[in-house]
Amino acid sequence: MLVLYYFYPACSLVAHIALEESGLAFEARPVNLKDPAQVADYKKINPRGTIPAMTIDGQTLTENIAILSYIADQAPEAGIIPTDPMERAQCMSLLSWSASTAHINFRRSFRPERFSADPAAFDGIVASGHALYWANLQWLDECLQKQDWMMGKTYTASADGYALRLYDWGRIGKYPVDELKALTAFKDRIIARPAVRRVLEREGSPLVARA
Ligand SMILES: N[C@@H](CCC(=O)N[C@@H](CS)C(=O)NCC(=O)O)C(=O)O
Repeated sequence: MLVLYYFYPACSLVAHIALEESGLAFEARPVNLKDPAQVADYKKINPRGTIPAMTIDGQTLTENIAILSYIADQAPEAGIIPTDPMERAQCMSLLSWSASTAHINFRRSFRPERFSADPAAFDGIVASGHALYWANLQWLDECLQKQDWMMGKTYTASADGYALRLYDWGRIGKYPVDELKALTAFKDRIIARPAVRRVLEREGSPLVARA
């Protein structure tokens, strides 16, 4: 039994998309990270309190990339992560960049207190995080000017799901994402996928119109 713990608009979207695309049976359980009581309860599952976590027959797995790797191995035909060694490594490179560079730049732009105990440093952390995250979004756009999907010609739920998460953080953070034509066209392409749409609807994402 697979249970995914998610929160909108967290990076759990990526694992959620991968699970939905995999065809594996799973339960998606929302955790409101803004509700201290829910977080306290969730820490019994993941003591770090971070989202996503997935339980596999009661055993907890944390960290998006590890969760994606597990899902990909359980459904190798679903193309969550490529199986060719070089393509697989390139995909892991993209996922690592997304999780450790782009994600952290975005965090700097709105959680400066996580990076310094000195409030006088906050403005500088926010400004540089904002500039770096915008450069990261521009880099995604440059990639997508040359190809439809992050890995090239083929949709890859892990890498493309993460690019959607990064795009949407840009939208939420009021970056001028509409200027990034290739990234915006990519967003339209990926949210047209039935599995992605189901996840966005389940999460209550404004990227899809509510019924
Ligand atoms: N390195 C972790 C990061 C997970 C993470 O920090 N998730 C955020 C939401 S996007 C979170 O849980 N934030 C709450 C917190 O840090 O307390 C991963 O890739 O899964």
